[in-house]
Amino acid sequence: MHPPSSSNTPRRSPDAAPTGTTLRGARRDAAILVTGAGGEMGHGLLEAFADQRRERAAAGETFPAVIAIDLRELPESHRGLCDEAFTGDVCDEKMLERLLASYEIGAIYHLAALLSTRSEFVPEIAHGVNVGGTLNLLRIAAEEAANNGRSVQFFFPSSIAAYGLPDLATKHAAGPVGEDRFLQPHTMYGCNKIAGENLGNYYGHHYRKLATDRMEHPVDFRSIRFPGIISADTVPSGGTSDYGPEMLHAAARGESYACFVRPDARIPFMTMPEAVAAIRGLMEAPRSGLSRVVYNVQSFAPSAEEFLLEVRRHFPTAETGFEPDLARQSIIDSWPASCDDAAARADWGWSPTYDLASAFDDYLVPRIRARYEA
Ligand code: AKB
Repeated sequence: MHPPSSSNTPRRSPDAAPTGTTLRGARRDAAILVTGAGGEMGHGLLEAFADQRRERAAAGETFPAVIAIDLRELPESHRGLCDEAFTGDVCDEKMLERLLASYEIGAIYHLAALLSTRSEFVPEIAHGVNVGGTLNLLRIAAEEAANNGRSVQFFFPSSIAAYGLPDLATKHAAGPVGEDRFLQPHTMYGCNKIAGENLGNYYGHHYRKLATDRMEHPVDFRSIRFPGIISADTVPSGGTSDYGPEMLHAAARGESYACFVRPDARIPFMTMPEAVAAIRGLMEAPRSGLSRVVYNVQSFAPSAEEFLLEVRRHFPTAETGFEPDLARQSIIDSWPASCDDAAARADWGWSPTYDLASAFDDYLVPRIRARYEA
């Protein structure tokens, strides 16, 4: 793990207009905190907040400051989208305390995590980051709620890794898996996601149960179990669902690619814009309409072979083969072939933008060609 450096790189975005006037030391800027902001999802979220800020400004309304934290210095493309960027570790309590001296946190989007494949090489470190970091931020959310007398929203990206189908026969027979089945993950990352979900539920509904001065519902915790996510702009690393984006980006670059899963491997996917839209959809939904803390979403669930056929429809000369890594394949075999997202559709209006073909036609291939052919 990188030594935590708490140097922050103040960057006020050009149209930054945090709510209210701020007398440093007297009051704190109202703020949204985004951890793991430098990743693919973080970039999409920062762009969404910048859009919301412009919409609010046009209506003469203010928007909270957006504060980003990442282990690495945020790319300039990201820094221009936030009010302040901290380079540090979500396990660094001193850095978080310093951040709280300046900002009143009204919402936390906690994206920082070690993904499934990487976590299997350092499981105890992964637990420290994925659960310890989440606990740190939940504690801060609860303390901010008590300080300000109102609950703090908390978005937690869970994953299909939270599921653990015991064997392929069960996976094939299970059909679309609902949120309450097969919750015995086979990876440390999956265990960490289940722990994060349960901690969030505790901070949302049971925190300090025996305290005489307890606050009801200090944290408005909401979570989505994301499938594999495919971005035209970034290639993820450290994940087990990476074979999809890796295959596509390699074909677009004219490079050969050895897919590490079998042709018949099947899990749900969605595009990055749909993942960011799902986060906004859930976080902007009235709390009263939510029947659950954790929701499934998905857009399409192709086999790796069906995914390759789609890649070759656009890149017919793609040199893609299959060289299954049995260990990583065993992780994919424990994840659902498809997830039941009926609750998200009913409670907060989730619906996919794309199916497999239109994701390629309308988003992935046009953006990816522009990226690699520029
Ligand atoms: C991973 O592969 O670890 C992630 C995920 C499915 O949560 N992309």
